[in-house]
Parts: sequence; structure tokens; C-alpha cells
Amino acid sequence: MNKLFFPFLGTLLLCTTSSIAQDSLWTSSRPDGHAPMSVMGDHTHNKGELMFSYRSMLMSMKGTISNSSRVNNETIYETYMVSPQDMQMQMHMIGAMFAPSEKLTLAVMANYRLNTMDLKTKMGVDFTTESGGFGDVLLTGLFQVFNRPIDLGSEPILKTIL
Ligand SMILES: [Cu+2]
Repeated sequence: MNKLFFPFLGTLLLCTTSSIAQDSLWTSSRPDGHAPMSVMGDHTHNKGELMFSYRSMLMSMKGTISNSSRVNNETIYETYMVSPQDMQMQMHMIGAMFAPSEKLTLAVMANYRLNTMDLKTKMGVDFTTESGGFGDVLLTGLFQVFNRPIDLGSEPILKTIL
């Protein structure tokens, strides 16, 4: 059985350096040089740069689907004594990146998760289960193989494409 879900992802980034997209040379340190926040390991840093990040994710699920069809509690009670009603998943993730050299960027990420599920028994009793705790701590390193600024010319890139 699958659940319908509606993810929400909120993010906050703090960097020791920043740049404004004002010249025609594209580099990965420009604001558009980063992938969406949910993509991990999309960039490296220059030597000595330090970056902290905080990500918050909330997922809310309601309803039960079996074989691509929505099923109600009575159908679930034909097989099970308890039927899930809804579920919320929260995740808070903190991260840090540091570049000890021009070629190497180190990153560490840790997260805390909290899951709650409302259920109803075949006898009509409602109850809630909950679990939470710290997830795995992830240590990664990114090694830069190739990095060359791209000259976008004097025309904005969207005009060039269109
Ligand atoms: Cu970074």
C-alpha cells in the first residue's frame, strides 16, 4: 500500500563569500552556479571558504492506495486489525562545507527526524505512534577535476538560447 504525500522543503544557507551575477563570466560561485538545495554535492569551494546550511523538510501523507486504487478503512480491516489514517514526517538537517585547498572540499551533514502516525483500530479506537532521533552523520569529500569559467558574452544567456 502506498501513501499520498506532499513534501515541503525549506532551506537556509550561510556562506562566507558571495558574488553578484554582474559580469559575463560564468563561474560556479555565482548564485546560479548552484543546483537546487535538495541536490547534494553540486559544488566545491575555493580554498579557505566555509559554508553552513540548514534544511527543513515536512511531509504529510493521508489516504491509502492499493494497486493504484484508493481504499477505505473497511477494505483494510478485511486483512488488518489497524488502519493508518495519516502520517507526518519532519526532518531537520544541518551541514557544513570547508575547502582546505583549491582542489578539495570537505562536507559533513547530520539530521534529526520525527515521524508520527495516526491510526484507527477495527474496533474504532484512535491512537498515535511516534518515532524520532538522529540519523546517520555523513562525511564526504569533493575533489575538483576540471574548473574553467565560461564566457557568456554580452548577451544574456536566455536571449542566446531563444
Ligand atoms: Cu557549499
